[in-house]
This record gives sequence, structure tokens and C-alpha cells, in this order.
Amino acid sequence: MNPTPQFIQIYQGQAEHIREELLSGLRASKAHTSPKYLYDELGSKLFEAITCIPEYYPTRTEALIFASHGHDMARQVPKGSVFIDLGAGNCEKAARLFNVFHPARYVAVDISVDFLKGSLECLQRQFPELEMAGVGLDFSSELNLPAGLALNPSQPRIMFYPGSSIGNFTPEEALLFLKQVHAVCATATGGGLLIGVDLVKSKSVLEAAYDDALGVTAAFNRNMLLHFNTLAGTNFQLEDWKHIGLYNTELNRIEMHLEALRDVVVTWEGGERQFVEGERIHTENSYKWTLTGFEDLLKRAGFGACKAYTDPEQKFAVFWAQA
Ligand code: AVJ
Repeated sequence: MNPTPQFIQIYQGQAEHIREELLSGLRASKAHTSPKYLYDELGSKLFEAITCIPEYYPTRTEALIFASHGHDMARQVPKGSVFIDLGAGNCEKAARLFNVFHPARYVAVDISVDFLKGSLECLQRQFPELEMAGVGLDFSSELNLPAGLALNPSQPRIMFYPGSSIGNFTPEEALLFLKQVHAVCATATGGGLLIGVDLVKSKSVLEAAYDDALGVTAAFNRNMLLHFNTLAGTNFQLEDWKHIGLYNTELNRIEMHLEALRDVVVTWEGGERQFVEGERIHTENSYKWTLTGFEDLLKRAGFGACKAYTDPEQKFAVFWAQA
């Protein structure tokens, strides 16, 4: 029995470093920030809401793929494994698979530390027999799991990266990231990676998914400004900024931006940045892949046999890639 999960917090905000990273992105001639700053506590909740809106098909489609192919996936995946959930959020997706994959241990990793803590404690009560650990970690630039986890070298490792978060990386970054994921699960025990990938499709379907009628995605994107104000002491005003979600057909990616509705001067201790009306802050990329393009990427990252599971309309794919 594990009434409370082990919790290792590495990402407790190296506050000065975060502030510098943020401000240097804002000062750049083309202002930009990392999508990881979308996920403060409210941001994580707004993302949860996004997964429920009618136009945002990825979460629902991925759930359908797991529901229809989960048992086939489980046949490929070794039993008694440690299930390592990268970007676990509310831990719901992994929890739905516990009864299919029967992992021996669950490790949930997320940058949104407090949100993760709450989710995991609740999950531990539902699954008191499953050994659980939480890791507060920003793995976007380096996947360095803490030694304190004491991963057992003879326990197969299933890396779980659902939701198409891989789309936040450029193709070059995705390759580097997947190489690191491969290194973690490439033990002699038959582990691998279970990953969700959003597929290339029509511009209109994609743009509706990232600029929904209810305005939840707009709130999610604009909330980043409130998070900046907290992290960096900036004075962004919500009413000065509007949400942009557009599909860049050349680069196969959704881009989210915040666009200044008028000339704006943003100030902080020791600096300021002027924006002219119409100027944008680039806040997120969400790359879309083809089935063959992504399989090729997995191979280049070092993975062996791959199997892709999709929905009937091929909107979304889940790949199982053997380490
Ligand atoms: C969590 C990165 C998979 O790219 O679809 C949703 C984030 N951004 N709506 C995505 C997101 C705007 C989402 N990922």
C-alpha cells in the first residue's frame, strides 16, 4: 500500500533563470516564448477544458484509438513494466490504461508541479496497490530522470507520450528528444515508446481546433500573459492582446501568437518592450506529421519495429515503437 506517492520535485522554478529566459524571448525582434509557460495551474485547467471542446479532436480521437486498439497494443508491450508518463497532467490517460497494460509501477512527470501533485495523490487513492512516483521536471530541453527514482534495470520501461505534445518540437528537436527517450527505454527488457501524433489534415479543420468558437483556446493562450506577469513581473494587460491560431501549410504546423491590438509598452523591473499595433508574440508551434514521416523519425531516433494505430479518418495516430 502506498497511501501517498513518492514525489521528487526538480522543477521548482529556478526563478531567476526562468525570468531571464522569458524576458530574452520578449526582447527579441520577433518576440517569442516557450509553450511550456502555457501551463501554470489555471493554464493546465484551461487545457483540460480545450480537450472537451467540440472542435479540438485530438484528445477524443486518441482516446478512441486506445479504446479500440488498447488490447492489441497491450499484446506488444511487456508485462510488469514501469510506465513513465511524460507530461502526465491530470494523469487520466495513463489511468485508463492501467487495467489494459497492468504496469508494476507508474512514474508521472510534468512541469506543472502542483497540478501534478494533486492529480497523482487522487490517483494513488484509486489504485492503492500500484507503486507511484511523481516528478516535477521540465524535460523540454533535456530528459534527465532523477536518480532518486531508482529505476530497476530489469524492469521493462514503457515511455508514454500521448496527446501529440511531440508537435511542440521542431522536427530537428523532436529527433533529439526521441533519441533521449530511446536511451531511457533501451534496456535489454523489451521496452518501448507509446506516442500520440497529430496527422496532417485540412487547414480548416486544424484552424477550428486551435481557434474554437467558444474562445477557450484564446483564453488558454492569453492566460500566458498573466503567467508572465507572475514569473517576470511584467505588466501585460489582457485587453491589449488577441489570440491568433493559424496553420502554416509550408511547415505543417499550427502557430499560436498573441497579437497587440494597439501600440503597447510592456515594462518590468529593469526593462521595457514596445510593441506596435499588429505585432505578435509567437507562443506555440504544433507540428503535424504524416504516418510515414513519423515512422521515419522513430527509426532515425533508434527505435526498432513500429506499429501505427489510427482512427478510421486518419486524423490522429498512436505509435508503439519497440526500443
Ligand atoms: C498539448 C501540445 C498537444 O498542440 O494540440 C492545444 C496544446 N495548444 N490547443 C496541441 C494546445 C492549443 C496541445 N498539446
